[in-house]
Amino acid sequence: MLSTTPPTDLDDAARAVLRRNDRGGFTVPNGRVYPFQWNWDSAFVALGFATFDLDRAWRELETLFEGQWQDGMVPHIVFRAPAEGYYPGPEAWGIQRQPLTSGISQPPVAATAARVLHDLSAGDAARIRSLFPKLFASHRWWHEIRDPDGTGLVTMVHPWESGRDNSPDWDEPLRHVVPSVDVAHLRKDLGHVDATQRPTHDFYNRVMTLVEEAKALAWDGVSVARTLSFRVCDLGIQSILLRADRDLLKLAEELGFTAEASALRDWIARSETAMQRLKGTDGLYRSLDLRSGQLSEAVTCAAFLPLYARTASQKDAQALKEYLAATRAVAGFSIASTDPRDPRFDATRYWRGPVWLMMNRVIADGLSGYGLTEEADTLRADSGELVRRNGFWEYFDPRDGAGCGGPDFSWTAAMWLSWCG
Ligand code: 9YW
Repeated sequence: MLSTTPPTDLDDAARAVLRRNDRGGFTVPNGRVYPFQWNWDSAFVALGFATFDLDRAWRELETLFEGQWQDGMVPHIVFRAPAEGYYPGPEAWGIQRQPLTSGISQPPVAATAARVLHDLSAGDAARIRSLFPKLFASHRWWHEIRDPDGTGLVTMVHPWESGRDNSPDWDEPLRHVVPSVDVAHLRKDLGHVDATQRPTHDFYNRVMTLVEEAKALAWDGVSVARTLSFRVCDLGIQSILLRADRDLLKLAEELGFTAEASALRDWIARSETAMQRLKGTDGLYRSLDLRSGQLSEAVTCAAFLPLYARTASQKDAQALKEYLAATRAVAGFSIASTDPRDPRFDATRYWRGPVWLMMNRVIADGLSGYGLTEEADTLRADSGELVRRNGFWEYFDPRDGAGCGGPDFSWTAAMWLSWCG
């Protein structure tokens, strides 16, 4: 929503964060830790820009899609300009195209963001008309290249694709990736952020082994999807894609893209049916290791995303309401990225415990979609309070709200402007 209230100092500060991280049409998540353009960050950042500069918001999505591959994939990083301070940079991915990119994707939030921008565009459909075919190609990539047998469950081949890099959801599937490289000495993140807040060396060795496997396949999409030694249906990507399919379908219907609308309806129906395979015996959804057929043991913040996808039942929503109350009683601020009662919970280590504001936003959207407005308001209040107390940190310790990771983070500022401020 466009803000109509007078700006407060924090609004000004949030806008200043976005302006500072703006590199000319694209935004870096944080100039020191992440000095390139990231996929789902840009989609969330566009929502922040939309509150004060709609043209700039569209640019964020347009520049992201300049990195799109021929086969439709939107890479997780677009290396638009050389920058120091991040590993793995373009040379580690070995991809020859311009602009330089990584070889994997990230949760497809872009169509949902584009729908918001279009709704704010007062009947001017020029921007969405030119972006629509690219958005559609990216959804087709997920549904066809990353689901080559048409099962309705899409495959992720690398933990970074989930955007929840070191979540306990990936512990078990990553055990089967035999490290063939040692990259500890190449890491640059530990120069910027405390090691206790970052993934381990062992994690980096395994995930860079996956990059080597894909390079050996010359990054061929279907071969990668069928043969990498990490193949998981991430509940996050699956749910975010389903929600984005619904948003793209609305756009297709409005703009008269009839063939695309029909394909989207088929993909939605297929995904809705397949999602049932992700439900555990306790009624909570999980990610599925497609190699072993095992559901993840951990319950993480992704468990709420079937609400955001609008594919959960009212009974599922009640189970999540109870889960939220129980975890809230243990960890002060919601939503901890891993169940704080789980031994794998680690309050400051990235996706193993901390609270992330853009996750809170999509989860709150899901909760309100099921009438759980009190719970949605609680998440919004927690998120606002974290920023008010500590600023625009990358993520926050759920116990005391301390800011972690990098400061002046773009998506946190964008969430403040567009949602919790
Ligand atoms: C990395 C940029 C990205 C986010 C991811 C987050 C982290 C990059 O930063 O990944 O090198 O680990 O996990 O969700 O898009 O903000």
